Amino acid sequence: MSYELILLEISEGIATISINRPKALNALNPQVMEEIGAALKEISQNKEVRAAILTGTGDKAFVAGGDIASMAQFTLLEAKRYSSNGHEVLFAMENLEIPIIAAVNGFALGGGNEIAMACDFIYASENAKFGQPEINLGITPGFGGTQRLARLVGKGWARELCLTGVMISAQEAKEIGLVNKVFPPEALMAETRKTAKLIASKGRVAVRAIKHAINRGFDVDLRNGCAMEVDAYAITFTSPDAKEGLTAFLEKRKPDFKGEI
Ligand code: CO8
Repeated sequence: MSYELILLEISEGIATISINRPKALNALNPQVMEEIGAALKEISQNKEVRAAILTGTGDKAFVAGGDIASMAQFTLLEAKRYSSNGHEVLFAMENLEIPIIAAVNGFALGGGNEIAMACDFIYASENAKFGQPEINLGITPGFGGTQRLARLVGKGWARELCLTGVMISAQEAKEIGLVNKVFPPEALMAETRKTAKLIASKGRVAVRAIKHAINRGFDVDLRNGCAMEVDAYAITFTSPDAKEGLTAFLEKRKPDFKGEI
């Protein structure tokens, strides 16, 4: 499929989706969301791809939010459809079999912060800014800001960010656990790619099982979460990579994971 508002680049087993509306600070409109959904489908069908990165083009914004121009005239039903369709794309991202890292290279506001939180984890540049400013527009977050944010950083910070609409720096975002690592802007993509390649070098079955066990386990009580882990752990023993990893350790050599399923 060809894309107009995103770029999809695949190289060395890493897929990079770049939201590409720099003049509108990469704001998310229905077409962008649809194209991201299509790109996720394309990535999931390409067995060469072992990890993915989500970023924004330009040096100012990752994503400055939902497109305010598109939203300005929404009726109740249109708002409901847009929010609900957006959630489906974000769930598709969470359910993607490979990990996806958000490389936040500037503003990650509203829908921008929300789409970053649907990735497996977030790396940010020193100039990145995070926030849920919807309250300043008289609306609520609509792509998971009241839900994923509280799960990620706790209710107190989620309340403060959503209720005040203030922006926080990349460093503050790291301190509250929203961001894993912060890099100088020029190093962000290379560092994100380095981590993506490290993950891509691991066994595919184990990577997928860990991703799903953490995502699904977080929403249930500990006993049920641990039951999911039992299944995840057992499933890895069906993969040739588990045999390779365990044998390589015993033979005192580096494992050569093939990524077979
Ligand atoms: N939507 C549309 N256009 C935008 C957006 C946006 N979210 N953000 C910036 N732009 C546009 C500006 O209108 C401007 O366009 P133009 O050059 O044509 O006038 C261009 O990008 C550059 O922006 P600024 O001139 O404002 O740049 P500044 O450096 O002065 O400011 C800011 C940068 C602080 C990021 C500022 O642009 C801003 O505050 N943007 C809005 C941030 C915001 O409120 N985001 C939340 C939006 S709501 C949301 O995300 C809900 C998502 C879930 C939807 C659920 C559906 C119901």
